[in-house]
Amino acid sequence: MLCVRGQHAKLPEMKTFHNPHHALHQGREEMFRGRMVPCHEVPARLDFVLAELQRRSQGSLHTPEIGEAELDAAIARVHSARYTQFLAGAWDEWVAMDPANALRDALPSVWPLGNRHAFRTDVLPQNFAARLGLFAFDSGSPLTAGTWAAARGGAACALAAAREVLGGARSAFALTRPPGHHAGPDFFGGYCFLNNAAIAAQALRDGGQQRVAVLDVDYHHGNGTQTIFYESADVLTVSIHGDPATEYPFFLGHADEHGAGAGEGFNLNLPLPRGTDFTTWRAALAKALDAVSAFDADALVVPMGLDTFEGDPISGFTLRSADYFAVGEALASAGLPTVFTFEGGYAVDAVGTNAVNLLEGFCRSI
Ligand code: OKP
Ligand code: ZN
Repeated sequence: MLCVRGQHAKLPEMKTFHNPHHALHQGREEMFRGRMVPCHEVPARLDFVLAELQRRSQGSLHTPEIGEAELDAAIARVHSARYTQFLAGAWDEWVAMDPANALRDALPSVWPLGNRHAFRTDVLPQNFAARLGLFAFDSGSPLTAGTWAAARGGAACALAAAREVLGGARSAFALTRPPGHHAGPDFFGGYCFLNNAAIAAQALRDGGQQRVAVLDVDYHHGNGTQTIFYESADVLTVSIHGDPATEYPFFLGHADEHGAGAGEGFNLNLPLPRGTDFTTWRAALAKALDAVSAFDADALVVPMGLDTFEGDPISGFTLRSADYFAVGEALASAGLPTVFTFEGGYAVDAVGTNAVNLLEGFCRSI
């Protein structure tokens, strides 16, 4: 299967790596405005993208072939050991506390506010609820029986996509679920557990690319990715998102966050007000691309959220389905080997169309 322009010109194919284990992560309910509501981040999201890729013969589908040990090593490049050890055993611990827990997902309800020095985060509590709160930053991201397996499967897609690009492909798509860009070195939240985009970016670095840019186009600020690379000069992080003054994740993503230490100057946030339309959004994208070009990146990672769509139930921009072709074209204009990871997009019946429009726009113009 090939990327097609019109009916004739055949373009280099973009491989999609999809996660056969993604549906093992299926949260029941999330805390939302004071009550429990059905999760927005549902397995059907990925199924709609897969179906649309197949319907339009966009690229070719692959499952990642990554060994457990090499996957562990790639994850360990961006996440702490105490965090991944917790995630790996969390479900069994949860059920061991009370067999009835098997019918409920684990959600945190107590947090250490470590950055205010109000509580200690260096001592690992024995209490499970305390550790859940230590490693999570919200109560909207249920940890379920299959969360760890699903998140690992997604990370394997990200690693496989990075390898594809290191092997000379112009682009690859990691169809990851759960999403990743909110997950930090030692925390989960925003439906994210392992930071797939960061794993891909670090794998590109480790595979010999000197400078890697991450351009996050999800509606929500990619706080996890920013934090992971905040002191790094070799990975530029750029994010276009709803202004955290009013939008999730609220506590990071402001325009004055430029990076720190060696990474000073290597983070760029482009917050936009709720209600922003495509004309204004694409001007921000042009700025973001200017920064990528000034950085002289060797490779690009695009955490691809489709929750900038006008119909998104939890977001506030007004992009239309046809706009995503232009987004893909603009991203292709960077002229870089590119890994896409799948992030948000909660208008479930439109997420496939919007994702494939973006990828097709990219393929059309390379
Ligand atoms: C994940 B990703 C809205 C509540 C939102 C978390 C949103 C996570 C988005 N009021 N809860 O960036 O698409
Ligand atoms: Zn989002």
